[in-house]
Amino acid sequence: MIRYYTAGESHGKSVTVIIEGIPAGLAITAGDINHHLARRQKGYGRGKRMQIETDKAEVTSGIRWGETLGSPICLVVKNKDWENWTEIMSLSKKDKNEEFIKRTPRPGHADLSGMLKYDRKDMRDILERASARETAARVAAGAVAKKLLEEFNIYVVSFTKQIGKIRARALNMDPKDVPGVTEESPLRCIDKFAEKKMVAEIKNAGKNGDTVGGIFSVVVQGAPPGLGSHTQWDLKLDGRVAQALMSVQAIKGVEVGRGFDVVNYRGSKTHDEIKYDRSRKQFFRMTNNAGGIEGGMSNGEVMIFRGAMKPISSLMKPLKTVDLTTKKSVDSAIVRSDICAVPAAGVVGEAVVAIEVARAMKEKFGGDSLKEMKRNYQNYIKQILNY
Ligand code: EPS
Repeated sequence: MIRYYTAGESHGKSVTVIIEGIPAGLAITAGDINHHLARRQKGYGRGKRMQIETDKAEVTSGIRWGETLGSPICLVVKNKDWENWTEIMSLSKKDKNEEFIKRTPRPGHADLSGMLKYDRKDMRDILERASARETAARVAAGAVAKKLLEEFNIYVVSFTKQIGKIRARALNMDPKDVPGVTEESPLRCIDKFAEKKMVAEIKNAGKNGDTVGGIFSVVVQGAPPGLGSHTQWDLKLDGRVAQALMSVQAIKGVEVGRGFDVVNYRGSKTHDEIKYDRSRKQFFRMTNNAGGIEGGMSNGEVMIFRGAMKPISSLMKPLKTVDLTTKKSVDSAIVRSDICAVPAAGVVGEAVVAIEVARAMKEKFGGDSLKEMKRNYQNYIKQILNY
């Protein structure tokens, strides 16, 4: 089974991920991972922190001579900013300093609930781990998952759909061409007209000490029918992807296919009629409102997911909170942050979706080596072509 765990505080030494269950024999380099780490750092609206960091993964286990070994892969991404935080983030009791302690929790953050739950007196004990810096580790793991999926001609791409109220027009290109458009653009948006307005919206929010959220789309092309299962609630692929996306910092909503818009149409205009292509010996749909998943299983069409990111909770113009010592109403703490991180969230969404699809692929086809997994996959493809 593919699974992973991350560790690390935002201003600690590093963020780390251990990913397990990747079959042996997958060719991968640190460069493959660093490429995606760099993509996550970009995007108009990011704050000063991204000018400090140049995220690179150090591979400390699981890869030898350019190939995976089937053993846990450990990836360490150093926090360059840690050098500026050695005292505040020190492991040693002797560095404890009352001056550093903050007790004015920010609305929208994990600060207050975490302090109550873990009985911590300093909000830094919570915010350091709750920080979206952790997503660097998930993107590193996602890069490995994407590499595995590419061996099966499965591609996962993402793009910015909406910033504030400005929505891009529908995707009208082959998903494989998406990176060619998104990667050099300020907001990873395909609709250049909308993107200009989005940039202006972020600029305006920043000027007002405010933040702005948005929606990103993640598209999976090339997955075979039958990933996930209808037989049990926790095996359903849409449910698993939804959990992965919802677990990304600041995500408040997830859609599959037409998503919430389904309520605006009757059944006859919602469900995708089934056809059969005799030359390709394949079933297909003329429409894809289901977003490539029916009954918790991939149906062979492109899978489409969206994540809604709330405006970042750290505001330069602070909201009211309670001083935890005096219990009086005060301004919440002001900390350096981003104005908008939706383009980065798209890269993270792409990573966590890739991990879930890779997990479902491994579950269906098994294999300790890539060779074995591919053999099982090809047998299955033969089986469905001859159905
Ligand atoms: C974050 C706050 C900011 C962001 C950070 C997430 O960091 P800092 O507190 O150092 O200014 O830049 O995102 C990252 C560091 C990152 O790598 O994405 C937060 O509070 O969640």
